[in-house]
Amino acid sequence: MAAECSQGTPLLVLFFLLYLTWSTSVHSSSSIPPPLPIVPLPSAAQLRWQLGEMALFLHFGPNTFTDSEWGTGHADPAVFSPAALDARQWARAAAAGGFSRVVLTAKHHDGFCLWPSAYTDYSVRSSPWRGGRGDVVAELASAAREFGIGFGIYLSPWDRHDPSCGKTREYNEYYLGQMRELLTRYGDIQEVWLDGAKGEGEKDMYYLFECWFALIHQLQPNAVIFSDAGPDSRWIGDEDGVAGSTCWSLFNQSSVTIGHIDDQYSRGGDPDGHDWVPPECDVSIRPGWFWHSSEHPKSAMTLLDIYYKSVGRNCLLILNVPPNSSGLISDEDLQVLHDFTELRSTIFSHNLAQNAIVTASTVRGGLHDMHFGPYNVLQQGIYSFWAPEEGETEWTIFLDLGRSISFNVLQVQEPVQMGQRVIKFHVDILRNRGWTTITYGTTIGYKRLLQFPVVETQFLSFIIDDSRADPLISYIGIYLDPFTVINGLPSAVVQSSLNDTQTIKLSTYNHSGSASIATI
Ligand code: FUL
Repeated sequence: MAAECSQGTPLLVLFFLLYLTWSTSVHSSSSIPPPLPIVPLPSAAQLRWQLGEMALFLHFGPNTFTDSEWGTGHADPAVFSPAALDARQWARAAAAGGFSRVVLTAKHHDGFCLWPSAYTDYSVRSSPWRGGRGDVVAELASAAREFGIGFGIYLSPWDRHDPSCGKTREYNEYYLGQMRELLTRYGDIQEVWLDGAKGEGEKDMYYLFECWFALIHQLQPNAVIFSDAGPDSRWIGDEDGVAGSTCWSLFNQSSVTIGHIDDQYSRGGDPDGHDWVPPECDVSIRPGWFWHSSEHPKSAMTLLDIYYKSVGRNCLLILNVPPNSSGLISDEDLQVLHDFTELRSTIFSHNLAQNAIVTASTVRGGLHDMHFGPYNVLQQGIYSFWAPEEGETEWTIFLDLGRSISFNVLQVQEPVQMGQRVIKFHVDILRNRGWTTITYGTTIGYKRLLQFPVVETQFLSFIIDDSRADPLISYIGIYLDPFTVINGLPSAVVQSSLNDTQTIKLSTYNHSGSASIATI
């Protein structure tokens, strides 16, 4: 047994790390298995989708040339004439910007098809572009493959052109026929995006969603279907790219109908939900979804704020960057994407807690089993995680950063393949002889980013206050965002003084694999 005293807090706090080192001979030869997952659970496709974090949406079509958002469906196909369309430029920008996939409006509400569908003449085939022999879907699918990103399609249910729209049987046949074309001609489709938008006073009809979803899953088992109600990913309920600060992937699909959502329910999800339907936040880089010469992109700082409020709240961010009437993403949008990437990389490329000594209230399997030790929280990703002993009611992960460090962002992740668990947590730092709560939150999920004013400390406690099951934590990172200013600690700041008799006991392994207990 060895004892070590932490550096840097003279006479303020008594901090002992007691290393309990076992020889290999006393190690148990068998390991404790992972804890039970808690339902509902994500599918493989949903996990891949979530790990992708960001998608690039591309709204493009006759609207791009007619300065409209919701085309009437009567624009002459001759307007579709991009002189320099380069889908490789779109895919290159997406890959360089860290977007895991591109999603194209194969057909928007105007009914114009960006591929030569056999079921209508209202498509690229009737346009002058590439002499009527072009196929935007094919060009983007191939570019996405070349740049190593996924490909998805948006096929609008509402169709203002096709005469069958409004007639349930005919239109569902038409829609399914087009969906089949898209899902069988272009290789791997990772996402199918559809919405419930429809103009006031438009004909009512019944969409056979169950048949649509079955066809998509039959033809593209790896595709995630997005709609207001899932089945695989749900609309967050606004077009600002902003999720609720409480955000469950749990949801009851039966509580929502496509086209009629309850904003609050969609935003926050449902801790008692029976279905795993994680949210997707859609927002456009410009005011409109389509390109308009009079509009300009948002700033990179605005996108960073959206990133914190979407990816940082357990969602996938789908950012629309509409190509212009030449068929290219405009330089000013490319510049913003580049700056947004730079901002994220400046902030997030180095976890300031990387060299911390990490201890925890308890460890699953006890001190002799490394599999679920607290050092796992310093490894990127969700597949290694800290787990406490079963049945505890207090859970703490304690980080000794080794020296005083300034930061204003905390990243925390749950291994969502095991279900979403944490209901409530807070973070304390040791400062001026006492613990101060710097941030708290409800729900973590795949990734939670919390911002607060810059704080400086050597010691940090991550405390889980409530959880649906034994909490599991796969990552904790602290970062300094030099660009964003946050004023004021949370209103419910708790400041408590440490007296000499107060102790917190935590146990873990150190970097070299020796077991340790920390007593503060
Ligand atoms: C909405 C549509 O009405 C908008 O035009 C846009 O496509 C947006 C992403 O979804 O439902």
